[in-house]
Amino acid sequence: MKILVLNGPNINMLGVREPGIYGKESFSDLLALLERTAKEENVEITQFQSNHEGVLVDKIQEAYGAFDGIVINPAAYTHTSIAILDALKAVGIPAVEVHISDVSKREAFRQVSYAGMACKKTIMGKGIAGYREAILYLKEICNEQ
Ligand code: CA2
Repeated sequence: MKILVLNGPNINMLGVREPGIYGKESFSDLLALLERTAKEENVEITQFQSNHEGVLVDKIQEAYGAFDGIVINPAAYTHTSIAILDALKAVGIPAVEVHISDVSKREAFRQVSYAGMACKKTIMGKGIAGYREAILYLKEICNEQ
């Protein structure tokens, strides 16, 4: 099984500031967690991070026919990007939305998730462990099909 993990703007800055919101773990810790999970769960994981909306849209389009599942944390684009929502809908690949923080308990402007409207599940507030949970969920639903 092939899973694409997509991370949006500033996720590469994890651990640098705001540990109270995003935890102490760094972006390298996240990459290590993905590598570990790939080995333990026998899945192929490709991670890609970009600060640019169009680049994320390109990656979602390129995933068509190449990946069985997408784990996506669109970061701030979660709350603004209809382009990412449309791309997820266009490719129709089972997707899970992950947020490191619990966005439901944060500012009003974070209460809308466009990307989430095209996702089978949303995991939030579990730190980087949420990515592992998303991968396990995709594995589970893929095996049911
Ligand atoms: O909780 C999440 O995973 C978010 O997707 C993270 C985004 C935020 O805009 C979303 O509302 C929720 C922010 C990405 C990380 O931004 C940083 C800010 C300061 C220090 C380090 C990273």
